[in-house]
Amino acid sequence: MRVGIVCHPTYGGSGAVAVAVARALGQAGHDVHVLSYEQPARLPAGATGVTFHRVGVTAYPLFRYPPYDLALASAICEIAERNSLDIVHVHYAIPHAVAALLARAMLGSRLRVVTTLHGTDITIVGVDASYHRPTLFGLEGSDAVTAVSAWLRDETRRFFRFDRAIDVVPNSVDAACFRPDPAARRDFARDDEFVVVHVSNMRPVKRVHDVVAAFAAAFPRGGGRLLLAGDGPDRAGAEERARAAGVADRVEFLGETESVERVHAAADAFLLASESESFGLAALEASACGVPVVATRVGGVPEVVEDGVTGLLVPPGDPGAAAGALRRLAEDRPFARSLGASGRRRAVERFGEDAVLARYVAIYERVLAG
Ligand code: GMT
Repeated sequence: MRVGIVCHPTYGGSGAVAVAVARALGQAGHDVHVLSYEQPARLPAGATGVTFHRVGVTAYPLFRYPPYDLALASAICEIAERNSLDIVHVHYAIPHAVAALLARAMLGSRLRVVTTLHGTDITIVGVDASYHRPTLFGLEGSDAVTAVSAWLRDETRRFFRFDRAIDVVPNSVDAACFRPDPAARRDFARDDEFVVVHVSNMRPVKRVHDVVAAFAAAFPRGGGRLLLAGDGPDRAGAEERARAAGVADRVEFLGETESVERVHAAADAFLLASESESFGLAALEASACGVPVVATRVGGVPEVVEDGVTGLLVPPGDPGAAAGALRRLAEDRPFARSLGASGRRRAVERFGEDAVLARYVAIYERVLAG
């Protein structure tokens, strides 16, 4: 098949998933074209079967807001024509689904459009008055819509009164890259420290200040180290919170690190404090590294983290409960290790890349069959 993949290139789950699908398709012998305004964070140059196309936006003095959506639609047209694309698979509804539908209309062709919903494209952006109708337009015009969790499917139906089928295709993890690696912690912490890891794009929905507060409450006098990978608008506030709580010397902000798998593998526990999360890819990647997860019981997280089996789920907005869960893991290492081992097993068995790719390919075949 000849497939176009459109995504946000940033350090975040939807781009990571789009690149995982693109790479797996390319490896399987399909002709794949990735379109974005920058090379996506996880897409190496020269990935087998994958060509990257940078979408440029021409500036003009009249444009206070250069129209990326139109530039993207134009690029989709050109790449689809030049490479005889069968399908454009867009990740994150806005603006990608609308741009793909515009490209299809401009081409006057039967280019198939598959839209994968990731989370805030529905729960935050999609409910905003400026974007609600274009999001619905994107959903209705797509040949297939997928969601990364059953929770997100149900929210989409409810918010948009959308009663067409939505396929649930969970995110996958590369279990060869994200794997237990006892040597990794040497780079980050001493042997006698309990290492807590958090990875996110540090937007308000992630409640990074709760991550810091939970760590400070669990390890007020030492014995623990908190590593935070990623960057975003709430980083500065979280740094301030660590200083105010007197734990700044044991809290490290690593920024957008390239080898996030090494940070995961260094952990004794992974902590996610989000107020909403449609899936929680970082939690799955931690599990694949054999790390027990402490996460808020929100959205699709219970579909990823099995409470008491691969991690501990706590109420959102309650750093005290998260601190209690971290302490429990620090005090009962055999229990923590058993959660980690079950997490690794579950990640490999349920969220392996081959099985997930097969689900997308089946959807492509279905829409191509008309
Ligand atoms: O929806 C977002 O916030 C953006 C997206 C991203 O690019 O980081 O994250 C979402 O998609 C990920 C991949 O499917 C999911 O693992 C995240 O749970 C989801 N984020 C939220 O729902 C907050």
